[in-house]
Amino acid sequence: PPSVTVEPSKPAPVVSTTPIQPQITLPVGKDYTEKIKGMRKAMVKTMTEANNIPTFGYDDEFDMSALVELRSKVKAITDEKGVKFSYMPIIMKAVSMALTEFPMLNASVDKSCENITYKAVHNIGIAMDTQDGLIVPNVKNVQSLSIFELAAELNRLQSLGLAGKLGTSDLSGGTFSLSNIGAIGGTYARPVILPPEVSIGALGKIQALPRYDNDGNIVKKNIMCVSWSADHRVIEGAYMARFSNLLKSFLENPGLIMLYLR
Ligand code: CAO
Repeated sequence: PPSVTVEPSKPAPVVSTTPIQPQITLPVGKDYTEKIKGMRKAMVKTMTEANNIPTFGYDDEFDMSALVELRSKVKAITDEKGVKFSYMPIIMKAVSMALTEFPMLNASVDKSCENITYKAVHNIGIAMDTQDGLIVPNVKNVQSLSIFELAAELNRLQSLGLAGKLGTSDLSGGTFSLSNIGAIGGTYARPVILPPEVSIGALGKIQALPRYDNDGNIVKKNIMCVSWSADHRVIEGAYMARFSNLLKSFLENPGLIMLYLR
């Protein structure tokens, strides 16, 4: 009789996810009410204020293929130095370089929107998902830091954020914000402006997708969708679109970042 060989069962692949544990275990079948406090209370205030801003939305997709390759080349070096190197430090640097050309996006308005202040520094806030809720610490002086310094600073903020130990100085003084929701998943988002800032960007998940090249061939690209929200009282849609185009050119051709880097 033909012999049947049974393959030894392979162990399931290890998926490296570190989900944030839910804070409360709800009793089944029973409503549960608790006081909204701490970071979430701050979120109620900020988001309610943000809701009064007439917001303009603009989305685009960026081809991150060159950056994916670049990061894979330098990651071993940064790992060796004990610094986790994600896409964020490069994106932040490119955003800062684009903000230099579009300063109105790195501005703040007063409550009655009668004055606009163009900020001298780029303190870029990064939305972080923590056990305490959404917090947005900012990296100060992004315009003056190297990409490696940005990575180290981001590591510091992320560790403090996860430990619930971020101080007021890290949480205040932001001039522009980014929300990397793509670290969790998704494509487009509708980011909410953090007043008194006037714009914010949400980054989707970088994913391999088929796209046409210049010769009409279908090729594999690493696509990241980006969604911008801007205060339409002071920012025109065309201004936001031009900023996004400049950032796109930086991220799609990382050599350009080098060219303009100070
Ligand atoms: N697409 C694909 N991969 C991504 C990615 C993206 N957009 N963003 C991060 N990754 C990758 C990183 O490169 C890293 O990969 P390796 O394991 O290969 O090194 C991995 O995912 C983990 O990255 P990270 O999340 O630790 O680091 P980060 O610097 O990219 O992001 C932070 C840091 C704090 C922005 C992120 O952890 C986070 O909290 N995001 C959620 C933000 C959020 O909640 N926004 C909503 C606000 S409104 O409620």
